[in-house]
Amino acid sequence: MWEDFRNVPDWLFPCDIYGALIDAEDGTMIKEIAVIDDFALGEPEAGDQRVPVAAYNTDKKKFFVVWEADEMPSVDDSAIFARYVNGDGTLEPIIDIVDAPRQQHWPDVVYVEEEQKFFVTWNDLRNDGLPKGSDWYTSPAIDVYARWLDDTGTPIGEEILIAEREGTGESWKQVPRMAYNPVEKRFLIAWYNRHAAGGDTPFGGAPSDVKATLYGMPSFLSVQVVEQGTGNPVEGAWAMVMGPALPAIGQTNMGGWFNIEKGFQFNGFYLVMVFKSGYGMGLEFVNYSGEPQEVTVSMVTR
Ligand SMILES: [Ca+2]
Ligand SMILES: [Ca+2]
Repeated sequence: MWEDFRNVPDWLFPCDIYGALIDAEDGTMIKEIAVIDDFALGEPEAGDQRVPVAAYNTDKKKFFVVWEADEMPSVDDSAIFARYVNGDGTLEPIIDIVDAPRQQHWPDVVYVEEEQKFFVTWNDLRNDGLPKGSDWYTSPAIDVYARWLDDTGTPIGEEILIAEREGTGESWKQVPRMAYNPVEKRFLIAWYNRHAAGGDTPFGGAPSDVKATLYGMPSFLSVQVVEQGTGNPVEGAWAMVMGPALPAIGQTNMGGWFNIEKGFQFNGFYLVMVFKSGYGMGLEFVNYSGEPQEVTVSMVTR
C-alpha cells in the first residue's frame, strides 16, 4: 500500500493510493490495485488521500485499508476513511471513519480477531481552537484519539482520547503506531512527541521523544506455563486461580500464557493450579499486594 503520484508532477499535488497483492511464496506481484485513483475515475480534484495503512481481516479474508484525506468539499479540513480490498483485489465502498473539526491524520489500524473488530488510532487537531484551514504546523495541540469499529467498518461507541497536550506550549503527539497483546487484551500505542516552541516550522529541529501508553484493562495476574526441563510453553492448559477473590479460570495460548484482568481482588496469597493431560498438576503461590503479578508455572511430563 502506498501514496501514489503517477498522475501529478510531484508530492505536493493531490495524491492517490495504490497497493499490490504479492505472492507470499515467491514474492512476485500478482496484481496492482488502484485503491483510490481519482484521475482514473475522471475526478482528479476529488481529494488528496495519504498515509494508507492496512489490517487483514482473518475471518473475512480481506484487507481493510485506512487512510487520511483532505481537499474535499465534504470534509472539515481532513478526515479518516477506509475501504475493504477483497482477496482478488476488487474494491468495496468507501466508509467514513471520523471527521471531527480540523484535521485527523496518520491513522493506524489493528484487527482484533477474538472480538472480530478493528481498532483505529490517529492524531487529531480538534482541540487546537484554530480556524478551519489553518496549517497543521501552527497548531498548539495535536492529540491522539482512537475508536473501535465492527467488522463492517461501522464505528462502535465513543471516540477515545488516548493522549492530549501537556501544558500551554505547543505539544504535538503525532503518527501513533500500535500493537495488540491478545493475552492481556491491551494495546500499546506509541507516538512521536514533539515540544516545539512558538513560531515553529513543520520540519525544523525541536526537542522530541517517543512516548507510549497502554490502553485496555490493567492486569491482575499473568501466568506463563512451561514444561519442566525444556522450558517449552504449554498450550491449551487449564489454569485455576483461587484466593481472596472469586476463583478465575483460563486456558493458555500458544505461548503458554493466560491473563486475568484486574477486578475485585483483595491483597493476599493466591494459588495458581494448572492442568493438562499428559502432565502432572502445576502449582504456584502468588503474593498479591495491588501491583500486577507475573509468574511462571512449570509442569512435569508424565
Ligand atoms: Ca486523489
Ligand atoms: Ca476533520
